[in-house]
Amino acid sequence: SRIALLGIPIEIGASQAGTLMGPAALRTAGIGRILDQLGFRVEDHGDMTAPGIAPAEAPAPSNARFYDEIKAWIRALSDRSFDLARSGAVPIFLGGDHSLSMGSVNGVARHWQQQGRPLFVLWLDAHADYNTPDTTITGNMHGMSAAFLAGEPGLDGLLGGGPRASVGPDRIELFGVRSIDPLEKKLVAERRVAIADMRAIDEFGVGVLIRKVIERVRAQNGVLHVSFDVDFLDPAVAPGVGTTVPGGATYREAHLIMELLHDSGLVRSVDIVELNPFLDERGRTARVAVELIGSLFGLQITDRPTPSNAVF
Ligand code: DIR
Ligand code: MN
Ligand code: MN
Ligand code: MN
Repeated sequence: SRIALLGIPIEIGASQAGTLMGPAALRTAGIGRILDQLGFRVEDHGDMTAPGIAPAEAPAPSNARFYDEIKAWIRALSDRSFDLARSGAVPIFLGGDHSLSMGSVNGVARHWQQQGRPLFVLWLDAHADYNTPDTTITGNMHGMSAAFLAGEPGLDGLLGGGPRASVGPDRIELFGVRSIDPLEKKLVAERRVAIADMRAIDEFGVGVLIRKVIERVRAQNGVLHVSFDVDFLDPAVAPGVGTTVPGGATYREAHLIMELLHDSGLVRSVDIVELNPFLDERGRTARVAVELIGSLFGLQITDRPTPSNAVF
């Protein structure tokens, strides 16, 4: 089967510059090579070029920095994403800050909607990214992408008249959260977004919690998009991000998640976002991200049948 790599060198959604080097660092760390060794046909579509500023159609919301620039990126990316998914490849979107997921997920969701399969999104992140222009403190749009996908008001003009598939708050799973703003917290609770915060992970373990996610997707004959913000990982494992938060997932917790997801056979698309090579330590974080993608696509420690293939 085929995997399509697409770089999205965007950094204006985040507070710190540097994520635009993310795609290059992931390639240098061997993302193509590891997938190739696993037997996939890897097509690298290179990096998207900056689409410029989309014309202002309505007044941009205040408290959303670079709104018109990001609008242009996600419209262009949504089209690319839709085409890649429709081509039958598994797209891996190399970021870039997390605002890009507004486009990547909208594109793949439109494809799966046409196939009659609901798309679920697993949001691996220290943050909920569920701010709107009304709730944000920073104005950074990488903190708004899950809210946009859930259809929260205040961001609905981003696609203009362009096609949009609703994901909805009921098909987003926030996983690994340990930093959430006060009004954002209120909104997530009001919408009853499924959330496995770090406390839940400590208490029940990632094995139990990820199996619950998998079961939920399977029960509705859905498919899964994994939106992997590298700040999901503990800063000791992944220092190369702009917004590190202590108390994140360990190296093995993250690998177990990826191994379970692989075994589920449900993952159809992936984002890798927020990697900031300018803040990284000699490519360490990029290498960890690539190793995790290896596990997500079938790299195993031994060739024994995994326990997860049996009953649980
Ligand atoms: C904060 C931080 N909640 C904000 N968000 C993210 O700016 O809205 N940091 N996504 O990585
Ligand atoms: Mn994020
Ligand atoms: Mn984050
Ligand atoms: Mn595996």
